Amino acid sequence: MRVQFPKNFWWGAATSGPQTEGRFQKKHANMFDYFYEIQPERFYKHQGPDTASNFYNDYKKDIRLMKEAGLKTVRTSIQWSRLIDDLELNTLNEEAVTFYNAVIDEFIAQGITPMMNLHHFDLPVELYHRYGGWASKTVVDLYAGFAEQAFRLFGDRVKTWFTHNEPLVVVEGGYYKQFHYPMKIEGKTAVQVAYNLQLASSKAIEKYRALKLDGQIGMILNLTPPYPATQEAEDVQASEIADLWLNRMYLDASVKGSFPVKLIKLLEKEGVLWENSEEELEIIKANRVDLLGINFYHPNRVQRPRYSANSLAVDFVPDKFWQPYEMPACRMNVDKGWEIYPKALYDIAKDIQENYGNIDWFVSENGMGVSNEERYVNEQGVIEDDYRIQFIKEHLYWLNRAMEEGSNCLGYHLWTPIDCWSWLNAYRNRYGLISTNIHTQEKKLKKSAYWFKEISQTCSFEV
Ligand code: BGP
Repeated sequence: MRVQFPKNFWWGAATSGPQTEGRFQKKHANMFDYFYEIQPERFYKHQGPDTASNFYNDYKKDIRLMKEAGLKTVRTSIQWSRLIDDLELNTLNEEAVTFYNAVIDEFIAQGITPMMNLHHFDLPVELYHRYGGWASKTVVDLYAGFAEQAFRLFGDRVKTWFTHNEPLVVVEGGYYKQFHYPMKIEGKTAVQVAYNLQLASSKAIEKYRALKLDGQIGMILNLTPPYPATQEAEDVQASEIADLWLNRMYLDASVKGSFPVKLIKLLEKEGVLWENSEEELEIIKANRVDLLGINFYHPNRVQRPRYSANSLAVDFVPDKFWQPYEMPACRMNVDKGWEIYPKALYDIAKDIQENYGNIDWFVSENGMGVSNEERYVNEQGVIEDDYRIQFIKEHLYWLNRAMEEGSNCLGYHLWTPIDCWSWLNAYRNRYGLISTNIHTQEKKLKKSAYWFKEISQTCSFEV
């Protein structure tokens, strides 16, 4: 059977500034630069983001390789900590302006449409130390100012923008699960940060619209549909609460302009509802997204709390109402320990179609992380990553089914074009169509890159 996609489908890949550029010529440290400075032992093999995949120096070569892999669209991000010179005065770092201009022009010269995101876990750390980071509304306003600078500078050529990547991960990692700096366990702050991230997005969208640029703007959300472990009422209820917090909060606010009433009531009952003004709620209502980017890696199997979790549950934390549940004997995205469940993409698409006005959206990240891929090098020196091809095919298959049923999905972006540095995992999980030797910076197309080029040209593949 041949799976056919529309001719204008976005065949692309996603990456980010902090994971590729390296710290070259950067004036400010972001949250992860700093996290690595103070606790290098938390990072896989103690490897930090100093060189990343050397995009700052290698961007021309890298973009040429992306073209060779058949990419038609690429999402990366502009680092606040690079673009802005004085974080309070919102003045520009001219070297950074030159760099991002050159990157954008190079993408366009190579026939690749660049899409830009403005926050990928990389708040300038000074703003955390001075104001408390995303818990502070001052930071929200500073962010909107930075976003405006980026729109003014690059909005003539960049036509698709995103305000955040995975705001939920900033909240979870930083404020109750401790895998991002500042590694707190503070339920009330977590809730405020979640709200402030949404407010920051809406304020940036307001700035974008005021400039009357010809383009579109959205937010990138990691949707992890929560599937209850059983159909017993308590498990179903646990999964509904998880859904409110993990998915609906940003979906509703971004697409419908208001937060789910059930979530507000729950947070109120717990005494941790965020602080907001009427004026802010109006801004959120008036500045909805044009499109959504959806990152999908794995589903969430959810059950009611069955074991007394840990001390965290004593105080409020958003996930005290549910616990994860592992599907017995499921296929795993091997090295990540993430369940592979491609049908979830179909479920996400149907949800957007049925509950969010069938708004335009695309898969902004999906991918398979594998360690030691050198194991699979063939005699020609090419990594034979058939597992990745299979993984992509299965996800595209379910996406295609939803599109045949009317879902407005515009494209599929693989994480990631070129193996890059990744948060605490550093260089452990390789997701790229193109490999990177982190010692020599040699970059080489994998088998999946040749395959991806074929599907991006024919817009179809055989299953
Ligand atoms: C997503 C992030 C990406 C990337 C990816 C893979 O959540 O948006 O930035 O890191 O996960 O993560 P990892 O490399 O940790 O496996």
